Amino acid sequence: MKRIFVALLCAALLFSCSEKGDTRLSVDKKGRTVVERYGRLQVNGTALCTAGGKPVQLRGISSGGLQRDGKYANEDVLRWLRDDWNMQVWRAAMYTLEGGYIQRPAIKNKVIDSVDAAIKLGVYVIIDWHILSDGDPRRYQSQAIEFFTEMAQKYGEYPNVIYEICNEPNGNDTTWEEAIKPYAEAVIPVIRQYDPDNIIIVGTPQWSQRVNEPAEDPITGYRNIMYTLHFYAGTHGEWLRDVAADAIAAGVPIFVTECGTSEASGGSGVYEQEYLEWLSFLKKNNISWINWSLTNNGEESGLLSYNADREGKGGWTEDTLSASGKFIRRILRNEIRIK
Ligand code: IDC
Repeated sequence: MKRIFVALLCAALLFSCSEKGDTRLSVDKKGRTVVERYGRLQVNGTALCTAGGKPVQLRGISSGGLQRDGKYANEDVLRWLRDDWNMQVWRAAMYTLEGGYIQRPAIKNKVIDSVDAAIKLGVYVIIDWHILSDGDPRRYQSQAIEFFTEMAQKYGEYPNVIYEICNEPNGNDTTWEEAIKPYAEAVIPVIRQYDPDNIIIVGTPQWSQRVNEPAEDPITGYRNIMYTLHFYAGTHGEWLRDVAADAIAAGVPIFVTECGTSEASGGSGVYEQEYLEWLSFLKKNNISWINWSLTNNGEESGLLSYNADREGKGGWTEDTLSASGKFIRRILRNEIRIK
């Protein structure tokens, strides 16, 4: 009798633990997607929260540059990532230069494909205006305004959508006060005209590392604004976590929209131990993160083996995944425990 009671108690405990684990699932046991469960996200203090006000951590995958890796921005691949990789959020990285939108505006269609698929699949999706070599976001501000107007008009009503308005501002003159904040203050109201509440993420100085700078001079007057921090495990360590910790303490809501297992070049990796240290920090602080990137270009940060899945079909086997791909998949599937 006593034994049966103990067994029942253990089963009940196990059950309640696994129920808790459901918050980390792209689709739960009842078949509800993450967007169905969390709804329209909001920011409370420094925390990203569900529509009901519960703090959450989203984890997901970034496309590589859509000008090269746009073949993966489709429903089959996103469904595979959702169901096999347990991905909750997809980032559509639309470069401005490097063969991106400014040079080939049709790349926008890959963002549209991404968002349409994400809505269908019930995952969150980040629309990333991926500035990089153009350094100062004001350089293509009018194009950004035009682009985000269209996106907010088209998708503002869907809770799936998150806007990232400038990937990585960089350059000595691209300061928070003079360049990034004024840019954000020009783009945010345009989005807000059509989309009153979905999350808007703002880049920070020096390739989105100086996340502490908005602390002294935050963007005010709008709800649901977050700031991005990017790291590469082979390049950025404790010192950048300290910057992030200071920023959090000062009230800055952070979303890590890009982080790689390699060095900042995208190559030389995989720094598993260093990446896991970062993930512990992010878990403790309930900060969402997205891995860079879904590419088969042969870089160590890329998730696929060199030249694998050239058509963009998904359904990958172990040998079509790179070392980083295998590692990130296990993390997202909760097969590697983050301390
Ligand atoms: C890199 C890609 C690489 C490409 C390069 C320039 O991995 O294939 O040639 O961009 O287009 C970032 C950027 C991200 C970089 C990545 C790795 O946001 O665009 O991608 N990185 O270098 N910041 C830090 C690292």
